Amino acid sequence: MKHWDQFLIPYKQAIDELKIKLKGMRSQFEQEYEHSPIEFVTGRVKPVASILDKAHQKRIPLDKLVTEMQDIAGLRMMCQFVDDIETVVKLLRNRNDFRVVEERNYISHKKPSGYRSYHVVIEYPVQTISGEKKILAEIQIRTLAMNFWATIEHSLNYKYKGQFPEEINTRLERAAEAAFRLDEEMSQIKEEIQEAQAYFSKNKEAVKKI
Ligand code: 0O2
Repeated sequence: MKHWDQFLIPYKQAIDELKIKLKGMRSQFEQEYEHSPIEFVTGRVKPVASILDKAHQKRIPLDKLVTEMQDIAGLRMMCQFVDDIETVVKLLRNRNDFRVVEERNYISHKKPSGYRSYHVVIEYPVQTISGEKKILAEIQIRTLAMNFWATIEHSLNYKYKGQFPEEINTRLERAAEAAFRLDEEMSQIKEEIQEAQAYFSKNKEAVKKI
């Protein structure tokens, strides 16, 4: 276990640093504009049991984890609207504190499960007491509706180990379709929503000053 703790140190550090950096993007938007394309950011280091499961499933030798398992460090950036995702991806590509090494667009090409999300894999340099270590991290960018569906499907997957009963499968397909339509509907009234949100946050500021 000591070996794992040591192996995961740079991943933990990367998550801590990246959460601050990506949340910082949100704060900057809030300061400078009325709308932020980033709703919230989460991050986690993959638990050792999940690393071992995935390595086994994908036949990744344990001495190749650093180069072949891209999501030991994982972050999620949630957006309100589908077109915010592109804005966020462009911002990530333009940063010079990490390098984008791969992108997977499961929005234009959803997975057979119904999963939709945009994945950006980055190479991130971590400064450690024994020098710089470059690690891979996966940033998943998705709308709140995509995140809701993926979170529920992920828990059910855990319960049924991918072998869903027919009824659950049908309902998950319908739910994926509903989440897709929800995103479309919200995009249609995006300006209306943003005006209301700007009005709400201005009023909140005014109340704070009283
Ligand atoms: P965790 O930490 O439990 O979420 P693949 O074999 O293609 O599925 P790959 O090649 O490692 O996976 O990379 P990819 O495609 O970027 O997918 C990795 C992660 O995306 C998964 O991590 C999930 O977080 C998410 N994901 C991918 N497909 C689905 C899906 O059908 N449903 C849900 N809910 N999430 C999905 P892990 O490994 O599951 O780990």
